[in-house]
Amino acid sequence: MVLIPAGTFEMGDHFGDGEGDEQPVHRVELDAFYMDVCEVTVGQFREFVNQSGYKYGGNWANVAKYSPGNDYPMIYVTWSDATAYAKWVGKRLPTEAEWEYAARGGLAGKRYPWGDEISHDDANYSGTGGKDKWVYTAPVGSFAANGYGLYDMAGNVYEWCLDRFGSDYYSKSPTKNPPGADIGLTRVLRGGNWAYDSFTLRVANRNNAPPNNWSYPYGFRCVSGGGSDTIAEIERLSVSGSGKYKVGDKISIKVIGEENAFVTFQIAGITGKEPLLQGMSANEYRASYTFRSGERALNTKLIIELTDQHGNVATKVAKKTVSIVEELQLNRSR
Ligand SMILES: [Ca+2]
Ligand SMILES: [Ca+2]
Ligand SMILES: [Ca+2]
Repeated sequence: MVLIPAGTFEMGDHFGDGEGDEQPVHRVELDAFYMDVCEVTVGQFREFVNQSGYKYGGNWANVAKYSPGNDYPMIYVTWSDATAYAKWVGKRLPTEAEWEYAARGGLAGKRYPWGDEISHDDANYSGTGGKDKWVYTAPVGSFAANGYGLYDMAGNVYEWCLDRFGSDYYSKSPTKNPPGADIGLTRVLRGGNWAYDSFTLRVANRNNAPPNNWSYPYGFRCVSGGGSDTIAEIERLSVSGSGKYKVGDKISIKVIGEENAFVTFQIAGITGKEPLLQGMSANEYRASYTFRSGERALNTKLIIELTDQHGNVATKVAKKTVSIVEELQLNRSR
């Protein structure tokens, strides 16, 4: 890994040649973090699967078709696969802002990690020529590193980021350590890839896909440290009950996340209730809540929030729909 120094940069498309989701250009301030210098390789991912027993849902034969060796980038990984790997090695995925900041390599407002022009001498993308001998993926680190010593930030494989994707997120993103959109069904992919044209390799380019999608150009790299270090992605979330509740019913929640994070939950529409955090051991969090008369949330979402030690909300998840049934009838009849 290499240290990416703390700093400020102008995030987004400085040329007006990208899609609307790259606008507006806005200032972002990031804490320092460490980043893998290369994309995670087939060899590294295979070791993870072998040693951890992780159930990789992809097909190794498909991987080998485009990434035919241990030093080639791992592909056909879902965001969930990438997240599981990162956890196993004690790292995490980069936020989209961290990714773009790192990709820029200390240069300001450029189109690519090295400047404004691109050729096949610079990176692996669709077609061949110059140093790019590869129809499919290239072994990681086959082209020059950027100013931070990072390889393949443009091209080779797409890289999953931690964030939920929001096409309008840049217009409302916080300046400091932006964590990505609060809600959204897809996760961010960055940097273009071996199968796409050079335009997609622009540092400002944003793409996204559902977290359980895998595809031939999807890969990733990891980071650690930084302002998002205590982002506690929810590893496992279990909620008791059927999803339909009456007054008096109790809901129990178990969340497994990272240490040093705090978990609270609320049920949308039921606000200002006492919570709900009950006990915390290591990285396991349990909470419970009893529905009470007067609460009128119907078909609402259960929101789990994990916050860091400074109280910044790191993650919001709305995975379960909670229906409070019979509640209104109870109130009316009594
Ligand atoms: Ca190529
Ligand atoms: Ca890449
Ligand atoms: Ca886009």
